[in-house]
Amino acid sequence: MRITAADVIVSSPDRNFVTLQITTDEGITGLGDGTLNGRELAVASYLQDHVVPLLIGRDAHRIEDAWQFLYRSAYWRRGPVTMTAIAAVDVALWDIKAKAAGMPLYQLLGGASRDGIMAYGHASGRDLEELFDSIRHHQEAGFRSIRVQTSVPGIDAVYGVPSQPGAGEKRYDYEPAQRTALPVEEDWDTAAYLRHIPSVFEAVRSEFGAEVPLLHDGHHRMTPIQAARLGKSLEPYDLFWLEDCTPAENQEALRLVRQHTTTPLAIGEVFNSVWDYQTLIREQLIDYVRSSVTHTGGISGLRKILDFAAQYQVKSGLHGPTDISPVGMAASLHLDLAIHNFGIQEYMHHGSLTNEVFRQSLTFEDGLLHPGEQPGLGVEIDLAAAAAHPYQPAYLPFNRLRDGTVHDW
Ligand code: GCO
Ligand code: MG
Repeated sequence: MRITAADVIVSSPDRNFVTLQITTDEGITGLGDGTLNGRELAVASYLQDHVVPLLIGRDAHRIEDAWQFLYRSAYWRRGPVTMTAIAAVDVALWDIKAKAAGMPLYQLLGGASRDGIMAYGHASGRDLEELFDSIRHHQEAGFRSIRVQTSVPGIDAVYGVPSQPGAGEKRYDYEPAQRTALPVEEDWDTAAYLRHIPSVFEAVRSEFGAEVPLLHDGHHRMTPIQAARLGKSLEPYDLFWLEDCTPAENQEALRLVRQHTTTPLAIGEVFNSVWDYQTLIREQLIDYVRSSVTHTGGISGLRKILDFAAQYQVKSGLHGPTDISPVGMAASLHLDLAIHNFGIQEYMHHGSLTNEVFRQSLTFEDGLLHPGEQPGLGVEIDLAAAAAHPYQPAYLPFNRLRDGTVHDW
């Protein structure tokens, strides 16, 4: 089966998405997600200018060969743009192979290891009343596991908390990327954050009880010793995980955190290859891998990381905010269902315009996701609907401290 066309589709229904559609001479098409939040056009160009010309005429069944060819022949290895572009090709080829086999993709990955995929939702609030309402709202929507993000006195805009709750179903959804010409500036104060967070978890535990799995995202802002202190002070509240407690380019930082706390640690949404995890997994400095299929070279890339992690009892906790497109989310769900070392899956509902562009077969029932039983990924794109929503410039925010110093966001 030969590849006859590869089309890069950039659309912006509720937010920007880059999608690769590969077509074969047997008339089978496959979709891959190439969305890199705030840097979408770099991946679109990488694909359009440097990858699409190499795909035409290739055997669509040779997925691992295509992966190794794109990774090694570029000479310049790794990096988010390269690995996201490779992911788009890899996932589109898996979609094609599974459609050709007439099976949902998870069957080709070894079949289901579980009945459904435990998902966590994002609760947030500017104060405890709003936070409790948001947690109840997520529980009513079916989520059994809840991420808790909260405003902090003394900080104007905090990651994970909408400045103004919206209306209806999505009233507590937080979308960090803004459709603005320049990145929005936010403020940060680690001391204020460290003082406030434990009291919020204490209040949540006494309101909602000991059993609900609670998660928290530190979003890369602490030094190792600050992260160690937070992990320790949260121990009484039994978190499922503390995510991205330090900027983990420095893998050694997690050793210090680990020496001081038994709060489970999750990291890796900005990583893009197994090499970013080498020390973290081998030395068992983390408990959960936070990567997505989309940013780590696709199913083939992420599976290599997760199989390595499995040898050390490190589990999956795949990245699933709305900047992972429905195509990327479907790919993650097929992998979640098949692997043995599954932990949990992040899940935010996509907006209604996004659901018009991408028709999805996933289900979410009783707190469990399932990718569905359609052959392939189970996602189809409506090209006319995609074309009706052209790209719009959008950026993630950035942080400055009170004295004007740029800080990690
Ligand atoms: C998460 C993430 C996201 C990121 C976003 C950046 O845990 O879901 O931290 O909210 O900020 O994906 O593109
Ligand atoms: Mg995160």
